[in-house]
Amino acid sequence: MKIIFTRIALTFLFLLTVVSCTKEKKKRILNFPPTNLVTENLIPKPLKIIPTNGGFALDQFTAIYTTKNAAGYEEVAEFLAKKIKAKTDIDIQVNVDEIPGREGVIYINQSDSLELNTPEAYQIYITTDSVILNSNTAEGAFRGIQTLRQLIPEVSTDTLAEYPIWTIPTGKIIDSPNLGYRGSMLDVARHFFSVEDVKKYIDLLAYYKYNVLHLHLTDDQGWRIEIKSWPKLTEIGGSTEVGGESGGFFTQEDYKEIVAYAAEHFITIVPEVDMPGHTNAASVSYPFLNGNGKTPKLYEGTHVGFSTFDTRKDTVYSFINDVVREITEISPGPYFHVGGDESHVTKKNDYIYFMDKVVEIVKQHNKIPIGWDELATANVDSTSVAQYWGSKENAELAVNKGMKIIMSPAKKAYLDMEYDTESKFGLHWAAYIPTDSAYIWSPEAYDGIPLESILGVEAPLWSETISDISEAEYLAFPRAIGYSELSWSTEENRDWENYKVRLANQAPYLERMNVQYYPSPLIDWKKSKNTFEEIKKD
Ligand code: TNX
Repeated sequence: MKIIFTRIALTFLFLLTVVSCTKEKKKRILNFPPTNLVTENLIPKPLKIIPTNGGFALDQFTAIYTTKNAAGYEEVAEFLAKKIKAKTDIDIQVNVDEIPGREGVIYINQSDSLELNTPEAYQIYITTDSVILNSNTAEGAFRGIQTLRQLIPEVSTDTLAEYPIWTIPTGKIIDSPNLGYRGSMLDVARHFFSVEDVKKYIDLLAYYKYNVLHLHLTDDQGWRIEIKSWPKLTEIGGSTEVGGESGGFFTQEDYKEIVAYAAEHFITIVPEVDMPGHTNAASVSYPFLNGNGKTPKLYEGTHVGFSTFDTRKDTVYSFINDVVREITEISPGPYFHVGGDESHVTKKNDYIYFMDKVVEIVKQHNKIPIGWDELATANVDSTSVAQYWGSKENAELAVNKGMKIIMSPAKKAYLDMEYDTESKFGLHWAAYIPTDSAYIWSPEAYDGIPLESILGVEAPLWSETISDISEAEYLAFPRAIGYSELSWSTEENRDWENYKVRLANQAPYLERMNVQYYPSPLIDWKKSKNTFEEIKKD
């Protein structure tokens, strides 16, 4: 109680100081028409919004201050300043000494309020004079500044001021995520994507409050991560990709760069080495691994289910131990994904024997094993996680074993499914997934999986049909924006008719980021340029 009073008193004092030095400014901002924080185009929709209908003027005099000595807060403030610069071209200073004439302050505050009950929770109080963002952790502050970024108009507000201002509607936002795991997966194995491509994908995911990027690093068509103790994996196994193009791989330095970039965006990288199936590229590199009785050859097609490791050789497990060790050494996140899907040529007993051993290896390296839903058929327990993609039966097995489940049902959450019969890229073995269908379902109540078992949602982007980042963007956007809301926002706050208007207003951001999104005809896109095709021609 005492702490709360001290906090209120401090905030009041702080506001008084700001108000007293912004008298001039208050006169100036009377030109704003009334605002409404509730109708802003925020995605994902925050838990609670209380509008007060005024405006905070962001301008060249705005500065950002953070709690001193709060770990990571200054970096979050610098990140916000960089993004404001990119959007408005104004230079906002962070934690500078008081400058005479300084107007309007954004304060990013570490708070011990019990209301902020999860690390990602945050609250924002916007008045005409200041913006105060409270969170317990830098992670919460980072999620909160995404909301702020979305509240800054794309173009400056038309007022009588001599210099441009961007009006942020006043009011209060109370927010925290509904589900803790909010991910997307990028398949860099079927087609390779560069470090720069992955970084751009991270930029976009972070804007919509994702916190996980799963990298599908190995498959039949390519091995994409350098393993120093087994160099042929990338020399040979990394040389191909679907369609006979050039392949490629991440050196460990590249991978570390991705991990560090993701960490700056409070995104965890989940590395996946898919096994015992989907292992042709590994077996071509080191044929002793192969268990399908055939001589492995480099593969550039798209069939699945023909490859398997030899599950009864000790040398296979020491190989896997090296791979898991080298990858976990450079993966600070808590998870390691062991794949385990579509092992159609691995005998059932061998599959169970293999997955049991691999799960143990991962645990010995202090990571939580994740596997596709088939993993639940092995002798695993509640310490492993199942990623539900297709089999309801496997999902039930996982629930009965007390495993947590990541929801990626192919019929709803697969980003590589075609939108409709006219789609330029994608497959449709599970479904056509138009933009509305991708949004209209409840991950918390799907196929009878109980809410207590659900860790979160992940939208996988398989890359058989896409070979560069703009093709990836066509499949991922706009649907990935909807999955952010399905995992962050509560079911009461989700509504297609309301969402589709907010989605339409993402067009200027997507254009500014040069995202080649699919201009779904279901959405009345509020483009800032004339047409999508014209942007492509630019
Ligand atoms: C199934 S889903 C796969 C992938 C394919 C994908 C294409 C899963 C665990 N396996 O190997 O790329 O379908 O949609």
